[in-house]
Amino acid sequence: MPPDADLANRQSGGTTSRLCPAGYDAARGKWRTTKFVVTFSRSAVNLTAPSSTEYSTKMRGQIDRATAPASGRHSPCPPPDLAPFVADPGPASARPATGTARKFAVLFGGLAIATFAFGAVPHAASWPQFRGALGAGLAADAHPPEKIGPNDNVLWRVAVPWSPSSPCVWGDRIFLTTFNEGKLEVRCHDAADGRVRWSRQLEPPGLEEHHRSDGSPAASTPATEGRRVVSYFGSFGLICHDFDGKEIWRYPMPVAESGGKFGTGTSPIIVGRLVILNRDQYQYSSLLAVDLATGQKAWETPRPDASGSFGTPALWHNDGVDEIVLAGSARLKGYALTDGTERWAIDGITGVVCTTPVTAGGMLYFAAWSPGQADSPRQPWAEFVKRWDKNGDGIVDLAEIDENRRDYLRGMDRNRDGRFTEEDWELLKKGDARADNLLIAVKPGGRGDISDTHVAWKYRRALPYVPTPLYYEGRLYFVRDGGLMSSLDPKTGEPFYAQERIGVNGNYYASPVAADGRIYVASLPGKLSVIKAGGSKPQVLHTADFGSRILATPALVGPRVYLRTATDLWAFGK
Ligand SMILES: [Ca+2]
Ligand SMILES: [Ca+2]
Repeated sequence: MPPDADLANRQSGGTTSRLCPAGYDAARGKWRTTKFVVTFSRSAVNLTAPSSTEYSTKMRGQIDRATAPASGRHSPCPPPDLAPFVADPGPASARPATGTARKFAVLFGGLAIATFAFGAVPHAASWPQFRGALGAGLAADAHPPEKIGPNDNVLWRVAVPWSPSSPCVWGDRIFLTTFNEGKLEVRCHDAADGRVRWSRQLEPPGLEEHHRSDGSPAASTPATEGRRVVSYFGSFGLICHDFDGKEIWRYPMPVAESGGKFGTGTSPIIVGRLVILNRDQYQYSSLLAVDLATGQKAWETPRPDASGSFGTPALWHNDGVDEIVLAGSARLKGYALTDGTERWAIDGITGVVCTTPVTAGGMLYFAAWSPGQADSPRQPWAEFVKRWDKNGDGIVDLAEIDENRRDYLRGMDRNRDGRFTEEDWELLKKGDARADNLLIAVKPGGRGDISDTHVAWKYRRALPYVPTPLYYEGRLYFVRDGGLMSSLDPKTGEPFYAQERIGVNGNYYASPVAADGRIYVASLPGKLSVIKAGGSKPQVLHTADFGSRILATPALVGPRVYLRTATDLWAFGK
């Protein structure tokens, strides 16, 4: 028995160690060398203990090439989990698992811990984009644990460089974007144990301006259709990799100038053969469609009246027509999926949009809040200049604003001349006058300006700023900063309950998601609440404090929850 296998056995409590060909030569379709296999029993390693981190690091090198038998003591080894990029529309990771063989396959190139200690990885399950399939925030067949927290149902935890983008999951792969040591990065983690399967770095010519604590040059969640993963960075453009990290195409773009200089927030989505991207900026805004296979532009529709939005576009099957719906700068618009033609618009919605439209039951729902309306009036220019103009020249330069307020306030420089004058306030006032903070329900079938014809109802209380609302089991849910939750009847807009406290204060960036009768809601300061769906008020089933900020929306996949905090990627399950 090789000494490293022995070590693995002793440390894991595992029982089996055997020789097996390891090191798969993909080019020749053959195995190269002979090595060993380690299996682990359920009593394996406490993955939350510090010692297990040390153990993992050690083992990563030692059983780096470990593979396993298909089944039976002398059967041949399975191919490694290469997930070849093929024309077959069936997702590679979703192909039927061959029992033990499939379980073993995830061992290739790394640790064997989670597979055996905690059961099989949910191969076919996915959470393929921001807020999961169709951006709905739902996983119909998922049964994630009710109690998740630093000490509850932890499968594994790995450190990841800070960025607010959310996990995108397909089978045993978890895709993330991040900003790592000055470089943009796309990475693939293994769902079995969290280890990095591959990472690909990009050095853009320049970085987009971004909020230093709440923004990042890697804020966009990747999207996958099961064979390719598409990532977007405002500083770079779109890039597409196969499941092994091989670049398929790139679509470079000029560095984005985001609204408020907060940094890009939107995520790409994949609809059929198209990658759809909200490219709203301070100027030259557009909605862009790129061919998923080739990376060639399919269409691009200018959005001259949009000056920077953060929401992800949504697909709406509107009265028989596939549309892409996007909100920004006080307008909600529907575009034909086939060629990007604008089909309808609703005027007078929220000014600065961070949320994503939601579709259900043939209807479209949109809710967002931004400052500048009655419930949050802007500070008048006279007060602003009095507060910040330190040298008394009647102008506020960025340097005159306290460092810790600078990133929040610099978006008020509407004409982008690098300083604050009354002209900026006039421009803000104009924008605010067009906008209204609303939740609206949109009826299908409209063309042209449907502001007065196709809005079924409006609602104005306790609207969400960053988190997208959720439609779940015949109800709308949304969460406002301060931990105020509401639930409405989607047919009428009548509340089942309104702005009820869920007991966790602070701002909310992550969008609520739901499965198995429960809603998972994470606060920016790092507390996760699990709420029972339905009822006449939110019933809190569980709350956990991660002690690390949460901006990313959790991914619900099969029996698991994947959660990214400011410091770690966590997997929970039973
Ligand atoms: Ca001044
Ligand atoms: Ca200015």
